Amino acid sequence: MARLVVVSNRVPLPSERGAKAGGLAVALADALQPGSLWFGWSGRRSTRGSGTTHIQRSEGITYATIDLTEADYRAFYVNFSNGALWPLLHFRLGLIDFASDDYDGYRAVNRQFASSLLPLLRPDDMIWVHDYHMIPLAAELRALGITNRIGFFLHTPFVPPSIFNALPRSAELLTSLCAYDVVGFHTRTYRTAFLDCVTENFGIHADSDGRFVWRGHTVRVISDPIGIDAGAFAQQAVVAAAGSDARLLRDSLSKGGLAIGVDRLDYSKGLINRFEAIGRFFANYPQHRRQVSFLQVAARSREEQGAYQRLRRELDRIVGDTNGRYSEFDWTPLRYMTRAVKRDTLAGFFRLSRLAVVTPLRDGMNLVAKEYVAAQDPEDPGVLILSRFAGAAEELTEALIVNPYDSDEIAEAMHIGLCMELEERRERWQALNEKVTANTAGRFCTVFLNHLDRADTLPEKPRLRAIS
Ligand code: GDG
Repeated sequence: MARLVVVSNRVPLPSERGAKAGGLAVALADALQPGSLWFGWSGRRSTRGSGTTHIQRSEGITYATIDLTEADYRAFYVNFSNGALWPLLHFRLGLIDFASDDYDGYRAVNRQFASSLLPLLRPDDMIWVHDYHMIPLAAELRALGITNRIGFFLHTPFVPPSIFNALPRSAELLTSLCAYDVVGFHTRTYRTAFLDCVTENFGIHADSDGRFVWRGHTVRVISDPIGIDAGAFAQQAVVAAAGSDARLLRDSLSKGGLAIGVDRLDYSKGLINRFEAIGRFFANYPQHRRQVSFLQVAARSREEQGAYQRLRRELDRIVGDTNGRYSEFDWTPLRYMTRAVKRDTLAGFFRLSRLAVVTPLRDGMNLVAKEYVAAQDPEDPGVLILSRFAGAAEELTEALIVNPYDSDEIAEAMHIGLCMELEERRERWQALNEKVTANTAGRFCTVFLNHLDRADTLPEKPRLRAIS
């Protein structure tokens, strides 16, 4: 069995996993076996940059990280990855802040990643690269002579050609993606959008299996929805719902119910529209005042970026406005926290909540939707309200699907969800839970790695030495 090498921008070092442990570490837990290697950025900025590779070992897995210089960090991470690629891939052309120097910095850091990873690689390693920070990595490794199987998974949406091509140098990024053996997306829609970009820009049509040949090299494009470890999360929820944090929360609600939202504080998550919808909900359906409180956990992220600072200010304003308007001296309609909550505590909060409102304007998948489903009490499950623009909506069709731009529609869905009869809640939840427990994180890894494993048996595949 080939060794698995995972590459991602941030590496969840065992020594640093804290309250927010989750994300990719949970998603890849089944795939990472003793002997595997995880490589990426340490999260540190130093004057020496990537000169030294730091090694940590835990449970047989090697974690190798490099530092970045301040200038590389700015160009690669803050400016190009999060200031240009992230808005592009979330359909927010107006927020893109492109500068050629940043793009050059992005490519340079990918080159550094490749050269620092090179001495750690063995000939039969399977390399699995994650997310938009690392698009050029395979091309850079190929340029160094690496012929291993290399796969790429994008955790964000992918956009149609009319949007993708708006980014300067987008054709270079598309070319870079063609250096991978397998390119994976969460949904069929994103896969189609990528293949449309390949067709429109390069005149190449994929076959019905999503295969095409690029400069003599076969690329396989797949959809592979990410999932969660539903069984473990459900257990965490049962335990945490009986724990002290959940008890404190329950006591603070007195007789009222709880609705919940949990998101990184990011403009893609639709928080402004959601908070406006909460105001509409209490205005349009006054019978729910005092009967339900909304808890929004929105852990701060990317605080150095102007768009995130503006978002935070706007959210502060709406929360103040909503609470000022509807609060009673012994009831607050909207509770809002911008720091992270422990994962098991969150699981307990999900189980207590009669409603989850998951309304991103765009989202690659959205794992919160799946976690909420997994955490429910089968005898008395809550209702999931889900944006049609979350990747999860392609699977979780029994949720109450809403347009996240329509505050009245979200408010109405909240009312419908809170009034829904037990029988309908159970039916919807059972259908949702079957999907969440079938399409797990483990399955996601298995599907991707099986495709990558098969990549070298494809007949058209002379290994590349370099691709530009
Ligand atoms: C990207 C894509 C895609 C959130 N707040 C806290 C906390 N969380 C956890 C959630 C969930 C995870 O973080 C967030 O995952 P999402 O999927 O919702 O969103 P992104 O962070 O944007 O992730 C997304 C994902 O990658 C995977 O491919 O689904 O579309 O954008 O697990 O529970 N965890 C803790 N405290 C918090 O305050 N412990």
